[in-house]
Amino acid sequence: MRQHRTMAGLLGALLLLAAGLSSTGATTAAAASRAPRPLGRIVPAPASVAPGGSPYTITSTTAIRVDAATGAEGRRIAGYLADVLRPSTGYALPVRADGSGGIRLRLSGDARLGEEGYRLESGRSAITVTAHRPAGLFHAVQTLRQLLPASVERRTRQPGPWQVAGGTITDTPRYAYRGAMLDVSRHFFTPAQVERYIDQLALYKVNRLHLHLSDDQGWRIAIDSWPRLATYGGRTQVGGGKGGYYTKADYRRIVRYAASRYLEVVPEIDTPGHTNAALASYASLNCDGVAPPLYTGTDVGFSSLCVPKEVTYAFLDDVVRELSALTPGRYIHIGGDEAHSTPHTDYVAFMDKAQAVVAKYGKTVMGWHQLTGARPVAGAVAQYWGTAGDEAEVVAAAKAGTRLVMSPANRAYLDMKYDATTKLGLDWAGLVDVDRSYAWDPSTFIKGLPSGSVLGVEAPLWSETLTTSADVEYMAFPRLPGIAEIGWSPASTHSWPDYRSRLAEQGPRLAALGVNFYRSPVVPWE
Ligand code: IFG
Repeated sequence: MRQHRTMAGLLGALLLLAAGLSSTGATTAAAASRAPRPLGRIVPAPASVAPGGSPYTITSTTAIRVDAATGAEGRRIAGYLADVLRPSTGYALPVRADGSGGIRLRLSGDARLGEEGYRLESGRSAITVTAHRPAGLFHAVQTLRQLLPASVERRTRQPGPWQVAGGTITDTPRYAYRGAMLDVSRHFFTPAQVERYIDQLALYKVNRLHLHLSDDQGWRIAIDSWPRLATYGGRTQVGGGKGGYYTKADYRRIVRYAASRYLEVVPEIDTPGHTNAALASYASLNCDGVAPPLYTGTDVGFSSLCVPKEVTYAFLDDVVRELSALTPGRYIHIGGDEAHSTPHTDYVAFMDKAQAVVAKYGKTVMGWHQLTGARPVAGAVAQYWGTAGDEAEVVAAAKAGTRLVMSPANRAYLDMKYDATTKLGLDWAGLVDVDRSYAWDPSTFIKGLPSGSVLGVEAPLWSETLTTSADVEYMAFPRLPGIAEIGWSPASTHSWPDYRSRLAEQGPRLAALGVNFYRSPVVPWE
């Protein structure tokens, strides 16, 4: 870090000299503050950073260059970058297919960069970004954004200079699955609100969006063969307000938008518990043939599909078929949590059938970790939401090949209150401020896990107490970037003192983006 300070100091002095300004403290500080951000000072921390050489300065003559081999996706990513840079710099930043210098995005053949990795080289005449796949180019663009001043995120003309420190970043993710879940059942969030959240997730290289589409309080996705699920089961929400649901066109729009930011949508239909909205919509789904009323409270564990009835499996087949047809991603999440009203033997029998239906439609099954108490099929993914890391059945399933996505509720649940004064959120897993949310490792949280059984991490945001985007952002930020870092960065970079100061530097960026983040007292905000 000393090296960076020396560099910045030198640069500050040079700027002063060049500008012939008096060396008043304020001017020195201003000049120094315009020194480019050191390469490694981003979130998530990159795998490898080699600072050195001259910074690159974006100017009115800079072009974004995408060679022919990089193709249409490369041009689209270049357009996305241009959309970020043009308003704040005021520069034209044309996207060109040829020429040298400027900001170059290239798909090279370097397979070592894998599905999502990239190399970013910054020097006097050019920034060159290379990747093996388009997702790598997109993640490099997120890094590039963070290497520029936070004011680059503003939509109106800002003073420069727009410099990127010299050097090379070579970056690849630790885990393949880096997710965020949004509960759109307890409170409904429109496609536009989901897209806003997607844009915020993309900045931190999150690549999975898990949508909790059904629960006791609301069914949120249209199913043609069972229309009342959405039209009636989606009618309300926690608190009794107007609910809502995604038409298939809405859902396709969300999937397309997520894909354009390189997030894969993971849809969840929670079963056999958390099903009051479905049971209220069709009397035939209930063991006693009587539909319960719609539910607008926040209790859990009181509902269950009727495991002995055949109609339950016709329902399940229709729902999974229609949802799979809408979902290009590889996963269908069938829930499985808090089935307190389903006898254990029924639960096991149900999960056997539900997993077979998911396989029938060519998808990989995900379920909350209670699935490991049943018979997880080969290839199944269990999402861990415990707090102690001592669940023997989870370890046993992992030893038998079940892979895990880690969401420990006392670290990764973004609906947990920060402290006793937090108005939003719950506290059943404890109070989780930003430092506690960062203080864990996915490979050791559960003791005795075989190495390689962790697929990645996910930060769920349950919406019992959330109704607006501002609520979502207040609880998700600033803890989400920490979970994203835990999913992306090498364990060797994991250090709260270092992360805390890098996170503090995200403050002005989040503010520039209009994110309603919580200014936790444990972070030294700039
Ligand atoms: N547990 C329930 C959620 C939600 C949550 C709120 C899971 C898997 C508590 N199930 O988390 O439906 O109510 O923190």
